[in-house]
Amino acid sequence: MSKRYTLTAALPYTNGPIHIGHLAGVYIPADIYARYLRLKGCDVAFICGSDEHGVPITIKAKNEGVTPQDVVDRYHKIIKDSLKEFGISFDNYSRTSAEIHHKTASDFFKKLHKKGAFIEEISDQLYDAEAKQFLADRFVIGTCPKCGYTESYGDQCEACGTSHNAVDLINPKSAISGNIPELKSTKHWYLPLNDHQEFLKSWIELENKHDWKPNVYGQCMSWINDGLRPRAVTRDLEWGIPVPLEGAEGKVLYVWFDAPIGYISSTKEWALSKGKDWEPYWKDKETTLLHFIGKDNIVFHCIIFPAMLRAEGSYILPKNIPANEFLNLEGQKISTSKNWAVWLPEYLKEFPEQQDVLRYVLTATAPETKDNDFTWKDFQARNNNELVAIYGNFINRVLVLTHKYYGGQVPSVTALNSTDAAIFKLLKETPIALQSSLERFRFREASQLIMNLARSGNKYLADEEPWKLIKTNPDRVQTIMNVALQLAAGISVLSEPFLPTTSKKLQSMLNLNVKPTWGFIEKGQHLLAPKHLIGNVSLLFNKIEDSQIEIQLQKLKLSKISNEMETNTIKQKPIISYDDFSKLNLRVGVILKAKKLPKAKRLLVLDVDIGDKVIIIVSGIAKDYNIESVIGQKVTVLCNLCPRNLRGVESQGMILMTKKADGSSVFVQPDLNHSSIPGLIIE
Ligand code: B3M
Ligand code: ZN
Repeated sequence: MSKRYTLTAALPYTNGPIHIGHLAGVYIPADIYARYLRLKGCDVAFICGSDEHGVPITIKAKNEGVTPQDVVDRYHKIIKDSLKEFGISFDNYSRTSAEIHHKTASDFFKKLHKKGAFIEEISDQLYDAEAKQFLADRFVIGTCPKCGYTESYGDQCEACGTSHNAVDLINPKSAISGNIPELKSTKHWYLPLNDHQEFLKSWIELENKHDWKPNVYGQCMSWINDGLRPRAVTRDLEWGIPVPLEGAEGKVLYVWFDAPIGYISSTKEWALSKGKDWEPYWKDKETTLLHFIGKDNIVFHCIIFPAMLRAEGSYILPKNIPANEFLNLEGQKISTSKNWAVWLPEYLKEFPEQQDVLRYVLTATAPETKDNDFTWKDFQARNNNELVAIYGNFINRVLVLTHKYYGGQVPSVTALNSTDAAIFKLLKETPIALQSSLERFRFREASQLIMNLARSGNKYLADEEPWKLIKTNPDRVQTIMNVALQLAAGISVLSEPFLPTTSKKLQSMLNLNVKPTWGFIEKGQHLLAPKHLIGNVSLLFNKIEDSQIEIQLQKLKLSKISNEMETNTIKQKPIISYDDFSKLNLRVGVILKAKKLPKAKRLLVLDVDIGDKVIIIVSGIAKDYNIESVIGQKVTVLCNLCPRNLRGVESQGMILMTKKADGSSVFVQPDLNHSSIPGLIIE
């Protein structure tokens, strides 16, 4: 029996499209691993689906004035289609709004309830009286009790990764209204993680022996050492899977309770469609279960879900959770709301047929042990200098020469020398090295082993110079070309997990009809028999031009500008009364004098004529205006602002400013041109 694997990739939230951070962190490594195992002949279930519950989806729906179902329908399709087009080879991609999932998650909850695995508790929870809504998860923001980050969510702090209960937040604020929440009592079901603490500790310590990533192990141990506490697994919300108990109306399962069960329901859906039994993939001790996730999901996959599985009793636990760190983009954190991302659907449109380029770049720079940065310049360089100049160049030379010298027929070996043997040895040994890297989830290292094969091929041709020998020693050239062709064929097999589209194209150019396996190469078997006729040749990779990169950088620049404009223009402030407004004494002023303030680079001290007097205003405009250019300017002045001492000078008012598209500050200036200007009232 071939070895059985269940691989899961984190279920993406359906509140936005997939971006390069998701690809590099989760989907590409998981897909490489799945393809690798399949090539080795393993029995693989590679499982994913859309995570359609949770607060971010309800917030998005509210903002757009549509239903949560509308939001998830839209993004489920976008995500599913783009991952498919990108070549992620899920065996099944389901969704948590599917009936099979609702039933699986409800049954799971009921079983735990029946076994007495929950604590039922009525307690005070945060409540927004204006929005008539309990505040949990992303409905509430406050200071993280662990690291002090002031924007932590109710269930998890994005800065330190800690997962907590909403009532633990310091200075909580409703994300809906901005109000300070009150406390209101409500009943919930809790999973007493503390009861599983000792078990989890010894399980993690045992499995850690199989090379868990230090960041994953470290995070787990830090939570365990802090002491685990009961976690609510239900919420007072409308959107989600209803709690399947009497007296629980208006309550749903916590999204992080139902989402990991989504892996199980997606496996069931797949097995059903294939006429298979799903249970061995989740219950047979011989099955290896692996969860591919990003680092913000570690606690849910290493502590909470294993505790749930253990409480249920009939499931296996994961062998490893190869979580990646984060990918930044051009030096900044990727952000959906700030549109600071490379979106997969856009990439697929703008770089058609170039899935493998992004796949390769994101693998070669994957954030495996620390956060890493994606830059468009690096993307271009890796394509042009590695994929085109090394991989593509080697393949092209070999195939073009085979057509030129032998009409496309594979020549026979005449005699092998030690250089030829070294190439065969390298090819035979590469699967062992690849296996060692892949099984330790070192995908970057593995991708370079593939590139190294092509690099060695180029060197071999450059050293042997078949183009020179063809006239003087055609026998020798036959051997050289045979060796180079066997290497090209080997590369086509071993690069399949990394560059699946390229591998397919190359195998069709080589006219390899039977799909060769990993084992073939491991045994050192030659894939191309003498006289085998290869197919037509075309380029595997194309150069990416500066102009293409410029377009991408320009797009990011626009995002940056519009973010800055947005933060400057659309700051929501509470409504004020007319009386409040009428208290403002706004006048047109004229700047008479200006001087710098020593040791305060940003500040200018201005004498401003406001009609009945001249006042002093200290203004932070030195970055945008020099002294000469401000004299004589007509500006808008708030004249009755309480005086403030700024660096030893009393500032007696304020000049109104706004921002230009490039982010620099400018005066808000009245378009006036008559004599009685200073002192004109603005109302
Ligand atoms: N939906 C969270 C995320 O995208 C999430 C993963 C669920 S896996 C069960 O970060
Ligand atoms: Zn924190």
